Amino acid sequence: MPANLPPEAKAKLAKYSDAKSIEEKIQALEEFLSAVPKHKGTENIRQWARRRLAELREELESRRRRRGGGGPRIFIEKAGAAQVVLVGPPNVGKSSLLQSLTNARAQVAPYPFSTTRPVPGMLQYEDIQFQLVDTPPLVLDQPDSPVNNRVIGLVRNADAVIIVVSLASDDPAGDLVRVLKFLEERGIVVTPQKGIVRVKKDRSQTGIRVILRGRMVGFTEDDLRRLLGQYRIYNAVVEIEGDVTLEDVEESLFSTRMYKPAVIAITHPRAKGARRKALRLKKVILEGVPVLVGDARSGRGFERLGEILFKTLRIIRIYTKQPNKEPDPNPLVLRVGATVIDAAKRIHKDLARKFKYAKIWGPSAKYPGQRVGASHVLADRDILEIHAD
Ligand SMILES: Nc1nc2c(ncn2[C@@H]2O[C@H](COP(=O)(O)OP(=O)(O)O)[C@@H](O)[C@H]2O)c(=O)[nH]1
Ligand SMILES: [Mg+2]
Repeated sequence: MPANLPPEAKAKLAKYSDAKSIEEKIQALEEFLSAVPKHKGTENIRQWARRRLAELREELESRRRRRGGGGPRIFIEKAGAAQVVLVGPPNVGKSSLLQSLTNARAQVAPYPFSTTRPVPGMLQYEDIQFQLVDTPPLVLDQPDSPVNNRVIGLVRNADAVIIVVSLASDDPAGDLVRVLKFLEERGIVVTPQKGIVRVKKDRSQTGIRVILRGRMVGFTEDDLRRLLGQYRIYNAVVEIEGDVTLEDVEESLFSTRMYKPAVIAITHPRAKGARRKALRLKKVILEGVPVLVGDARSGRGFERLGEILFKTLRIIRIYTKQPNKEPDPNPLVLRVGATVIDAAKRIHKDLARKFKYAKIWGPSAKYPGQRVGASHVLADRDILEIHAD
């Protein structure tokens, strides 16, 4: 945690988060590392900065290779309602899952490291789709391998992860523990959080606007402004869900820890010793993280993956309509807690500015066609008609 960082170190972090290019980010982090005093209280943030630097250098390097002649592409453009990456050791069935659950054709092979680049595929869930992304395997015995940096880059950028472990492994429980530890060390937390905070810098916004869907624990909006000011953040939207402390806000600025919704997928249900291994595995599974067991090749056992991702991602579907017309069959996908004005913004900036009122049908409406204002909280499957000037 940025525990009592000197002002110049904070300024460097501000520079880092303002940086547009990878080169600028690398420079700002290097400067940060030389500005931060070395003691126990700054250990975590220094470790975060060093790892982030390694990842950025890796990304820069691979861009250069790509420019030089088409090396592997690292990032996959998002599609559908959410991007979900499959991660895990080699040969656990990541590519098989992608094949059995989506339209994609990943390389499945009985030898490790057959997947060398990320491959996307779409998983249908009711009327939306999730983008699953197969990744190269984690090299758990070499935590600082460049392959791992690439996978972590994908995880950071994704909306959720599926951690895949196989009962055909000698020690599936140990595999899971190692994957979780690896993610944790890279600042990725997969257990549901008490509170979530997002700070979005926004030039079109004057001052700090707080969207409160939870509680600010032990601090006021003035304290929040003062803290953000130290990091030269003057125009931003701060979203708060659940119980959030001022430290949580500070931590969120530099994503030293980042919550990533996760599902654990256990494969090879008929492997030798599966029952015994599954019992040990159960002991290391984290509270609040859903688990599915099935055969990755046929997809049997993973039928509810879409539904579980939907719940874990905490999203809702909103169908918009024009007056006297049928609702659009393609829903907007928003977060749980989203309001009418969030939906309007998603459709068009102007619509949010010119918003007058809305009409609602569905779960959040007291009666069909209820007239509501901008701050009305939406629910999954609502139908929304926005009236603007
Ligand atoms: N019996 C069985 N074999 C599987 C399962 N998942 C994967 N395999 C096999 O294990 C090997 C490695 O699978 P693959 O999907 O390439 O693993 P990856 O390295 O994690 O992508 C392949 O020969 C698959 O056919 C499963 O759930 N059950
Ligand atoms: Mg593979």
